[in-house]
Amino acid sequence: MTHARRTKGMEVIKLFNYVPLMLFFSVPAYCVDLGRTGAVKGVGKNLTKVVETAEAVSTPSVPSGPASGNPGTSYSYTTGGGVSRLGHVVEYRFDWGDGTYSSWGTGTSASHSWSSAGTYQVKAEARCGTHTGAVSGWSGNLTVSIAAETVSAPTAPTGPATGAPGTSYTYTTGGANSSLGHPVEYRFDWGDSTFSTWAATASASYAWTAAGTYSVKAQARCATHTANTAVSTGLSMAITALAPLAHQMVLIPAGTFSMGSNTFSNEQPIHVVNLDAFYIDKYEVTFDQYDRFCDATGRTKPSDSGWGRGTRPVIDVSWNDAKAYCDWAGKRLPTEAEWEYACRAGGTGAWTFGDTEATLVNYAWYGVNSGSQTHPVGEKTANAWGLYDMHGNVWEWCADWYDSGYYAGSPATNPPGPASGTYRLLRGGSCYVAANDARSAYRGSGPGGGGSDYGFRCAASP
Ligand SMILES: [Ca+2]
Ligand SMILES: [Zn+2]
Ligand SMILES: [Zn+2]
Repeated sequence: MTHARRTKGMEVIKLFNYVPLMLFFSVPAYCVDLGRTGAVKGVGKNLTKVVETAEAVSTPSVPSGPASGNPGTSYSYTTGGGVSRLGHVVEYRFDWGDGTYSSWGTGTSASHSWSSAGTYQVKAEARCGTHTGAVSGWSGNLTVSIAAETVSAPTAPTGPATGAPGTSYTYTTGGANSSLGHPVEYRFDWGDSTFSTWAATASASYAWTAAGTYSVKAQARCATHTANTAVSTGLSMAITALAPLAHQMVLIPAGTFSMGSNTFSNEQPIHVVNLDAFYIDKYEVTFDQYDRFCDATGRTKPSDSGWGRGTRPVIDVSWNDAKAYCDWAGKRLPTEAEWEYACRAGGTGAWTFGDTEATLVNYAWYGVNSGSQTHPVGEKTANAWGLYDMHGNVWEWCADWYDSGYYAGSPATNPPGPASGTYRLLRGGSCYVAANDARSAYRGSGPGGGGSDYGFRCAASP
């Protein structure tokens, strides 16, 4: 075997540009090339060698790359091993199994994106870069499964199930996943043909404008493939208008009154107070009102002691709860001076109507007539300024700190209460107390926590 002969033969082949050739040439001496490209004929001195120099390219390897994926995503596959018999540079291409092919190229890798779900047989072939008619056979198949993306349903929205028109309520969902691990987005169908905007956050707020029952649903979608969506089960939200009484406030005119009494030392001295005009709730804040505040804000609803909710005054609320409700409602707690002025409604006696204790049962639910429980607001006689249950039913938190000696040095105009303290004021007595503790001037107090006869009403500045 001589390398010189093989090299010479290959040069000849180039000249004829891939035409199968049979070359006959003489050699001065015996030269036997029994390689796969040649055969030897003849005997003796003038040996004739027949060399078949046709180009041929070997079959490339089975493509390697992802065996599964999703439509619309590009995946890369690699082959190799195609060898030109004549040592020429080899080109490759892939059959993607969907009727399309990659372009011929000297690189061993190419990428493809299948447009629809299915199972595809991917194979490769090779050819000589020079003699492009010399094409190998197809490689073996790589089976590729392309599955459509699915998005799992998000959790049913959590949030309020009852509420009032015009109040904003917050809902939360989550838990949706793309089968391909893509980021998901959420939005809410508010049940009235409106939707929140798609967002990565799984929480949104909404205020319904009209009474009705709405099915709130969460939707999820792939953030990339936005056509791939899923919907949660619904949450039924009942929007009902508040009873008209709930919003009623009375404008208390600016004026002057004598605050305090001589009954207990902490009610002394009786002193003149000047107040600007203010609004105060006609009724104690009810469970209807307070529960909607809880629904809207995610606050825990207080116990009703088994007495019922609805239009009964809310109970078991701390001073902070009462203040939070007032803030939420755009109102405030009354100062102690405002409360006593509103309770007296111009009266100077022990109670709003005077000093005859027997009359109190007409104005108040207290220990004598309440059965030791609260009653729906507004059932007794209102005072001269149209305010109900200022005496009895529930104690009412005031804005101020409590100080037993405050009256000795309090300012005469709009007294704001002490700058600091440890107890808060509770006024008016409750369904549990004796008549004496339900007087206009009686100063109850507590450390701020709730009680089964602690409630409040709101005030507001004009
Ligand atoms: Ca009361
Ligand atoms: Zn070639
Ligand atoms: Zn996706």
